[in-house]
Amino acid sequence: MPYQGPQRVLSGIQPSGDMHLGNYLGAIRKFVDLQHQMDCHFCVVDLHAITVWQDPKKLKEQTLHIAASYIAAGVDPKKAAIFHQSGVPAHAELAWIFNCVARLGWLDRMTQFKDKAGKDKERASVGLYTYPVLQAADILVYKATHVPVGEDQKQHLELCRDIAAKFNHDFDTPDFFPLTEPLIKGPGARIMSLRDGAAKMSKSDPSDQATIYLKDSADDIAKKIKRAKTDPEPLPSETKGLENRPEAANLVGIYGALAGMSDDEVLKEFGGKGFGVFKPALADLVAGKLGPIGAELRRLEADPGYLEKTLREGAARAAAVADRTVAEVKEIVGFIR
Ligand code: AQP
Repeated sequence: MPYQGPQRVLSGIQPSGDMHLGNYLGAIRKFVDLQHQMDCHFCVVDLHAITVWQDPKKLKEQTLHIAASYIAAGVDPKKAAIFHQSGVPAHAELAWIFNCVARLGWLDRMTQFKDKAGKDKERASVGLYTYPVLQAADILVYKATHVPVGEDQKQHLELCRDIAAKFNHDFDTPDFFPLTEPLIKGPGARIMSLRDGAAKMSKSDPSDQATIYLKDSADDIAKKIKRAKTDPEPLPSETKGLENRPEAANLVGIYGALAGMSDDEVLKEFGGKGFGVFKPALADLVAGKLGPIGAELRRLEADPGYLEKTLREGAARAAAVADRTVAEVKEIVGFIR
């Protein structure tokens, strides 16, 4: 019999830099809607962040920044548990057990490791390699049935399902872990860099002109969009005309995702117009949507005591669920308790 438990949501963001428009559209905006529909757990994944070097002082600040971003965007800490991953040791405990379930061949296929490790993979941390196993533990320690993420996480979510299925099969507990559904679809699932339509917008992009941050002022946003790479052609009237124009397609996609319009609707309005017209309209829209979030984010960051307390309370709530799962897993695996 397949998993019959309650519907639960888990997702997380790494405190590896400042939160950006891609994180907002691909992940946090979905969190805000889901908190009204299911039992939600939103984590700041600090254990994942240290798979690459993090300055310890900055890591604390960035952890509070991600927590503040969740709240500023509309996640209510009274409804959803907002917590830091290292505050719930059950994640790491389950990850070890999953390290013994996942197969090397599965991890060898993970493209994010190849992208992040680069050419010199011998020097990458072991943690970077087993990152998706910890991610599976983050999800399954809550028996989460749904995970809202951007498109870049699709392969990791498939691995999570493989781990759940193998655990259920190996230990003859067919309904223990759910086969978690990724919630990826929807506008904004893949926002690209403003400087390169082939690279995703990312916290760790070396050029801060490539990324629109939640904290950017209206002026910064206008400047970045004005400088965004485009081509000399006007916008087409239909989406087919965006083929082979990745930078134009990205800007149209951002407009649509924020305005609640399809790409076709955006092109109906702007088709035939040049970027001299479209870019200022886009900058106004982005600044209008992110402005209030950025202001609330700055207000919350000025109160680190409140943010730390919120994370600790969230961690205690989350641990109540996670510890129960780990206790059950230990029983299933045959550990003395
Ligand atoms: N460009 C993006 N478009 C849509 N969604 C995105 N996400 C990230 N970038 C985009 C989604 O945001 C969530 C959190 O991601 P993460 O911080 O855990 O890791 P990441 O995907 O590696 O994000 P970054 O910003 O690129 O960070 P760095 O530079 O540190 O690696 C996920 O749901 C992700 O899909």
